[in-house]
Formats: sequence, structure tokens, C-alpha cells
Amino acid sequence: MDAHHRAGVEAFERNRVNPITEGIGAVEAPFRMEAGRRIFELTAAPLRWEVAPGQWADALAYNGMVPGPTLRIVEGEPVRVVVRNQLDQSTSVHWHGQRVPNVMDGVTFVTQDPIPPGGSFVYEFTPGPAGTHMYHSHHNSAEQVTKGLAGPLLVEPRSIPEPAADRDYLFVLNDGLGGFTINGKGFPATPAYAARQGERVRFRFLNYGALAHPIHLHGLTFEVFARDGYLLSQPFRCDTLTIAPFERWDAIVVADNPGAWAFHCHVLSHAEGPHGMFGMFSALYVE
Ligand SMILES: [Cu+2]
Repeated sequence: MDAHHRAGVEAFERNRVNPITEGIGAVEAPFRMEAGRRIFELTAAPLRWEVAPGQWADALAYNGMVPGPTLRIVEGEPVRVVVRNQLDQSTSVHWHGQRVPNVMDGVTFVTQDPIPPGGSFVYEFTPGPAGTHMYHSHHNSAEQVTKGLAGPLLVEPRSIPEPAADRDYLFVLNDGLGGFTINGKGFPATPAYAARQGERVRFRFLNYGALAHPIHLHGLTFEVFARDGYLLSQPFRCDTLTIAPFERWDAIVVADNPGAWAFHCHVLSHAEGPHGMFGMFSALYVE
């Protein structure tokens, strides 16, 4: 048992230097500007995705990654997202947390017809409110979303002051594609987080799975300042923050305690078994 535990942690440390799985999720999407509008393209297609070393899952993915690419947009600056469907089933995209015109809300047969296989749809809206949001399929969602058709939608603020941060990290949870994952990967392929001593590190927690996950960081403290993109009137401190499905929480961690700090879901069966850590386990290295 000890040998298995040690091997997992060693693989996690190797992954910091050389990725031990194929594919990285939630990479920032390129865009182009046209007449003051930020334009993105998203293509939904099936994908074989390596969740953990040698463990492949049948994913559904935007632009060939799980989670889908991070769309970074600006409050008040119009966006267009051209969505193409290369799945063998219909789909749609919902802009979770955004106050869009009704016809852009992406709910099939409520606000639009499904995008059929081979079809496309152009979404346009003006981003707001600011903060950490999400986009995801809103058609056959229980399958499509948990298999990967979801991604971060980060709206840079113009109207509200967010706390300053030296680093800005994503911590995206899912429990529907090859087990329990952070940013599309299970331990030991989960992302390791790093900071220099004294830095202010922002974590954006998003959950597109079906279960709530209490995320616990050892040795340091979360200063939670926003929920679903909305700044809290009274930020609070904690060391275990439960992320319910489709919630977004933003927290600052002041990296004032050096060391390798475990950072994991505290439903223990989501993170550790007799063969060592797996699933929702990571670490924050304060160096
Ligand atoms: Cu969990």
C-alpha cells in the first residue's frame, strides 16, 4: 500500500515537469476582433481523452480539449461565438451566469432549435455580469456536459473592483468523465499549483459535475470573495469550500507558509483509496 501511495505522488511530481498524459484542458481560446466584437469559434466533437496515465475515456469536447477552452471576455464588450456541431447528436450552448438576450440562452425548444449534427449556430451577446462563469451544452446535458461539453467563461470586470492577485488559477471539477477530475484530469495527472512565498494567488473554482465537492487546502487559508461572479459584501475565510454543481467561487490564498500543501476534495472516496491518491487530489507548492 505504501509503495502505491509513493508511486502516485512521484508521478504527480514528474507531471509538473513533463506531462504524463496527453492533452491539456481549459487552455485560453484564441479570438479575433471585428468591429469592436470579440469572436470565438467552438467546435463540438467526440474525443478520446486521457484522464489519468493510460486511462482513456470517451469524451465529448469543444476544440479537442476537456474542459473546453477558456473564453476570456470583457464586461460590456460584445462577443460572438460561432458553434459548429461535429457530434452524432444535436447540441446547443448555454452561457451560464450571463444576462443574455433570451434568444441567445441556448436551451433547446425553449429559446432555439437544436444545432443538428453538421450544423452551426452563431451566439452573440454583451458580457455581464463580470466574474467567473461557465458555458456548457444545454441539450442532452446530463450526458453532454459531464462528458466534457463545458468550459470556463471569464468576464473581466469594468464596473467592479476585484482583489489584486499575482496568479490566476482554474480549479474545475467534474465527476462524470472517467472518475473525479480537476481540469479534466485525475491524480496523478491533476494540475499542480505553484506560488512564490508571499504571493496572492487567485483560485477560480467551477463544478460541472453532478455532486458537491468540499475542497480543502492544507496549511493556508481561503479568502473567499465572490460567488457565481458576484462580489460578496462580506468576504469570509475558510479552509474547506464546498462547490455545488455549476457554482463558481473565487478565493484568494495568501501564500505565506512555504511547503507542499495538499489540496483535495474532502469526500475522501473522491481522492484516496488503498492504492493511493486518485481523482480530486492536487497540491499547492509554495516556494
Ligand atoms: Cu468530491
